[in-house]
Amino acid sequence: MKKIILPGVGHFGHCLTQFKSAGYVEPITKHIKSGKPFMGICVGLQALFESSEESPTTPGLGLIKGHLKRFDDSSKAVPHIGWNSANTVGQTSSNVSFYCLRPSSKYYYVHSYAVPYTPGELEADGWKVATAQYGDEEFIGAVCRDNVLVTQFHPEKSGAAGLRVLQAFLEGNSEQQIPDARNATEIGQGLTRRVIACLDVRANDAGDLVVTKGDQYDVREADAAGGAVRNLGKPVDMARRYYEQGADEITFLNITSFRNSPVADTPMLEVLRRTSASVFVPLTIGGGIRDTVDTDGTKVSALSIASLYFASGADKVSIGSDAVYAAEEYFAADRSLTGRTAIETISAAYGKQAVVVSIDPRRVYVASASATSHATIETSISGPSGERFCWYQCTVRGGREGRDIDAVQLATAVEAMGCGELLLNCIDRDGSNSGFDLELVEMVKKAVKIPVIASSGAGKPEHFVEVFEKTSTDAALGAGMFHRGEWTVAQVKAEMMGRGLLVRLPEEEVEVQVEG
Ligand code: 1PR
Repeated sequence: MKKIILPGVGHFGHCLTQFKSAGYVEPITKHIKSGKPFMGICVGLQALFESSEESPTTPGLGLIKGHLKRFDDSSKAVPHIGWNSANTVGQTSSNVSFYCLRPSSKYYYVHSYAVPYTPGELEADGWKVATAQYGDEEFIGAVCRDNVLVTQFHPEKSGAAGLRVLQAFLEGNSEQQIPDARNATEIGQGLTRRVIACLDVRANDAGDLVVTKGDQYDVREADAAGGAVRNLGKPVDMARRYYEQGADEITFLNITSFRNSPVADTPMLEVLRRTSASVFVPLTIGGGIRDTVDTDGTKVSALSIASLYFASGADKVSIGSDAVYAAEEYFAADRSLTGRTAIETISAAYGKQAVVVSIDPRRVYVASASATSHATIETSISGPSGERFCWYQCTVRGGREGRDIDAVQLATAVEAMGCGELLLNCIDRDGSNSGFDLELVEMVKKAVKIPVIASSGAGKPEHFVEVFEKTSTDAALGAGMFHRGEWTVAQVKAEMMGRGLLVRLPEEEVEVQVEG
């Protein structure tokens, strides 16, 4: 074998145990020691170090000195999800980089454990190092020496910047002068604010898959045409367009389940396959992820459905209604975990970063905080009868049914189950173009340590600036304003940049030829 690329997501101990039991450790070590090109990605980087706090009893391969530690979550969200640097300036002799890493580029990371950077330590062993900064922690983004390159980030999900790294590895192009080397402090280091484009997908009345968009979740036209499903375009084409505009992630929500087709033929699988062939940023898929019964009567677990989506190109699955039912059971059982919920089983198999919970709450106004047992806020937007307090009621089945559980309860329950990120919608704001519900976002952010994506209500670029400036949200999502062609993702990012917020900008396209 000429070259090995070892990609990996998930749990350090689980991955290393799997490598060992599959008999991979010896051939990989032999390959590396023989001087043949080797690239490790994410857990593929972690495996080469000595150990990880994630699984203290499982030794790593120990080819690189160092130990992985969990990020400190006392003042920042963990997992670390999003676009960050892999900066070689300052770590190597200036102006020199490796495998086409650029200090000004951003790369996609998703992990909770990292190797802290100690200046000079790995360099003393001949490694070249690129680092990233998360909060006050500086950690290893990539290292290389001789025939070995390992990256904590995912080059295959890092747009053109990542494709350039893959191409350099495949071509053996291991060292370059950096054309745009500037003082590292001049370049915005650290995690960027993520802008996500969301496509609600469903079959229209003619049976074609279309991107649609509702107002408060109602996706039918209110016109004389008989209330047809609003058709805003084709999912794969629109995903590609948003990728080109610089979207940091794409989310597909299958807002009606395809009840008449067998699970393995679900049309969203094809949408994912086609999208992942030309869109190199993370893809999330939601809708219908729950234990179900196939058209032939076979029982299919949520984990099997998620596995089909991952195999078709999804990086994360998003769970809606099923998470609400699971949280209700969690509280009914005095906060005990069963290990059998969709969140727990998918998180255990693919890692918590692969599990998003989509929350669909609606405001319920009350006269006082004591009028309900739910967590309330004193709101700046009074209710219809002048009420000054409200709580956020979670719904299921696309907002059709309200349940007796609030957004904070749901968020904390699913975090305990192993969810890695929250997609926080708000039915009152959906399609309203009136901006995000800042009060909801801040309330949920305060309740959890995992990242939160603010969603619903974006109508112009300033709304993204507002939610990032006035709340501690980790990401923000827009739908209608992009689909109707009123604004582009690039315009949103330009506005954010102008206001001093750190964003990732798209880079020139790269074509990777894989041979041999
Ligand atoms: O319950 O696990 O099958 O998941 C169903 C998923 O489909 C959930 O994530 C739920 O939010 C979504 N969904 C169901 N019905 C609708 C609908 O619109 N009728 N879409 C729906 C919700 C997603 C929002 C929207 C933002 C931004 N829409 O994320 O994209 O509100 O819109 P805007 O920027 O235009 O305001 P399950």
